[in-house]
Amino acid sequence: MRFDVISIFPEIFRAYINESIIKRAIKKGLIDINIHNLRDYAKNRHKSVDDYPYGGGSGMVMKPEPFFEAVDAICPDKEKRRVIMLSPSGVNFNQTKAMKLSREKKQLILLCGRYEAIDERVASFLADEEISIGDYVLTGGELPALVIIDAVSRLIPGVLGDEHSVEEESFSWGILDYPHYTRPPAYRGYEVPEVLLSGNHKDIQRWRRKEALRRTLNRRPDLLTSRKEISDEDHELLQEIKEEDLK
Ligand code: 9D3
Repeated sequence: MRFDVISIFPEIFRAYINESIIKRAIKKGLIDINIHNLRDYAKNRHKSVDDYPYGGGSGMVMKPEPFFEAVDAICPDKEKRRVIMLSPSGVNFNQTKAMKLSREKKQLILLCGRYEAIDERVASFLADEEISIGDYVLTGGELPALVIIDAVSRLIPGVLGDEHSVEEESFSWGILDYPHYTRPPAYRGYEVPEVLLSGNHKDIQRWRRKEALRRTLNRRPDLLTSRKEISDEDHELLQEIKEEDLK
């Protein structure tokens, strides 16, 4: 998969990309990430990439031309590119979206904005879609672009090592993770749940599923109500949790 990022702060990306899993994926040739400086595509004398908003108001608006010029220079063939604009007004990013993007054959071009906004013609006539990473206000689209690169890259076959279980991840998908423990078995009197030390694989599996469901019920009940169907075992475990909470 090839990612191209367009930003006025290209330095932001180096440190993250040069670490661990992403770096290894690049070395293995599974992904390729190219960072472009938007300012290189500003044609005017002052290389300005922003201007005052038509209609007035506070804050600056990013000019459309540098984005159009940059995208056309990076990939002139519309059939071979998918342009994603990072925007607080975009559609929310989630794991389903990450999975769809990881299967994309086209080059992904990520447009990052700064200032108050990007000229709407970029969203209307250059971008294929606008994505937000959540309901909080950031200072620009750079961190969201890294979030997308990270979430999409790890889903590409071969990017994660064998230590990561794809099978386990798909089983627990859509609910929160169970609590994890490692040695020592007691620390400052805080003990690891006995079942985990029992060696009884069946009991451990059941306990983990139950604790994952308990957390989901308490912290993210929306994840359970939006589920297509709940298995008989999950029903039984949820019933047990609800009865325990009455005590
Ligand atoms: C009231 C106007 N603000 C919109 C919420 C202006 C504004 C704030 C922050 C305009 C741009 C930004 C910078 N944010 C992004 O570019 C951004 C973003 C975000 O702030 N949150 C979640 N996802 C994203 S994707 C891009």
